[in-house]
Amino acid sequence: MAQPSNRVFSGIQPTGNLHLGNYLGAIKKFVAMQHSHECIYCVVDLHAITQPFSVWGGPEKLADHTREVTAAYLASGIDPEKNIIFNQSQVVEHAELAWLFNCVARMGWLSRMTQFKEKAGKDREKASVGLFAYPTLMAADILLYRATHVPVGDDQKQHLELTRDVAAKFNNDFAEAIAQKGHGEAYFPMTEPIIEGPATRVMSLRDGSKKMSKSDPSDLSRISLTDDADAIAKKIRKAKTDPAPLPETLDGLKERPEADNLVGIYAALAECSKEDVIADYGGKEFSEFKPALAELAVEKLSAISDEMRRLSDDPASVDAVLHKGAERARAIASQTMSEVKDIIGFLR
Ligand code: AQP
Repeated sequence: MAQPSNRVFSGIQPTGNLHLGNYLGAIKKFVAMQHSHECIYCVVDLHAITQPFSVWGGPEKLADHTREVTAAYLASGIDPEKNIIFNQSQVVEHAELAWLFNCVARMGWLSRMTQFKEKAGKDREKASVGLFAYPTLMAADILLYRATHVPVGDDQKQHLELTRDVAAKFNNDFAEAIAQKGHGEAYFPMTEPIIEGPATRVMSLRDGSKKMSKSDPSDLSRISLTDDADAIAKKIRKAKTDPAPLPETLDGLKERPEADNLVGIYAALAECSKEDVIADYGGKEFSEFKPALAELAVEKLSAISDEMRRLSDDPASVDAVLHKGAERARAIASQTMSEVKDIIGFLR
């Protein structure tokens, strides 16, 4: 199978509480890239179970959370006919390639992953092996489709670097077999992360030093994609800020993480730069800026949350999208696995 030249892969974990950070850092870019790329968007349920039940909700919640992410993809405007939308566990090749990559990646590489350190917390002995090996599964997700580009938030940058390291080591270790089997000099591509725009790291509304996150115990810390207009307005009104008005220059946002975060959110929603926001609101009080931000957020998000609610009443149609997407994903994935097995030398 020839290496595709512009294939996108990305995914979101079905761990509930999908939020504005997931939307601005990932989903909004997914929507944009469908017009220029061949896109594969996954609900990464195998990743979700690397954490304790308390994070992903356990067996009773997994299906609902999987449908919620799928509904967010569809409601945001991803076309399931043009693109592939599926959940990871329906395509067994993800786990199969992840095992092979566990044998390519080195312990030292994984030990340096900051996400593991953050999510495992102080008691690392109690973290699952899956949480430690999360980045090799992510490398498998991407490289199974030999994706050339991955739109993600800033927190995933290190995992994307590891994906490139895995690809490079595989290409190097098996260079002779890769050439012999007619794949040229490299089998896996050096996938490019797409991390750009004013909202690559949306911060908590309660603490400008912490990422907005699904697992934050405070609901006021995030705007959820299912929040109604009142909830959005309330959360923005209650968002932590300092007492000074917005600065007159972009430089004035340094050392003011909460103000910087709200300006970044406004810019991403309005599809302009932070400079543009400061040009309009520099010198104004938060009592003026926050209602304008709330109005903009409601304007941009309400159609998405309405459609997500409609889809939540129609689980069969969401499941049908995932089944069809999984079939299409499997066709590509099984071909890659056959070629990878031939390269490694497994008897088939
Ligand atoms: N705060 C954020 N700002 C910008 N992008 C973000 N992403 C996540 N949080 C932010 C991006 O959303 C995509 C899917 O993320 P994920 O489901 O894999 O979960 P995560 O990165 O571990 O972050 P969450 O949503 O906060 O979940 P928990 O609480 O479980 O850690 C990725 O592209 C990510 O970069």
